Amino acid sequence: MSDTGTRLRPRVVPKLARPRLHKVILLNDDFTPRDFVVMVLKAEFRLGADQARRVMITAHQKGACVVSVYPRDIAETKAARATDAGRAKGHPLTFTTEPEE
Ligand code: TYC
Repeated sequence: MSDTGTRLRPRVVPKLARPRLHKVILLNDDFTPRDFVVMVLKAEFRLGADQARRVMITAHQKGACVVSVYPRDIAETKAARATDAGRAKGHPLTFTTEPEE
């Protein structure tokens, strides 16, 4: 049989790294009212009342608390919106993001 020049070779399919999720982190401060923090957690992150209060208390006692994890653009958008909601009412409430390990 003649050589057709179509030698079969295993197809190389590069493994794509799964994009890392990013944590949204709530930071404590001395001024934002507790009920306002809970309200923002419920509205922006869709936490239930009990979970929102637990997250708020953890941040209050430990200095920070992970709220949730999302793809990077969603985490950054939610953190900015939640921080802005506090600024709009004159509160220093701050949410940050960082990649998961
Ligand atoms: N520490 C605030 C207070 O005592 C309440 C608070 C809790 C603020 C958690 C921010 O992420 C926070 N009024």
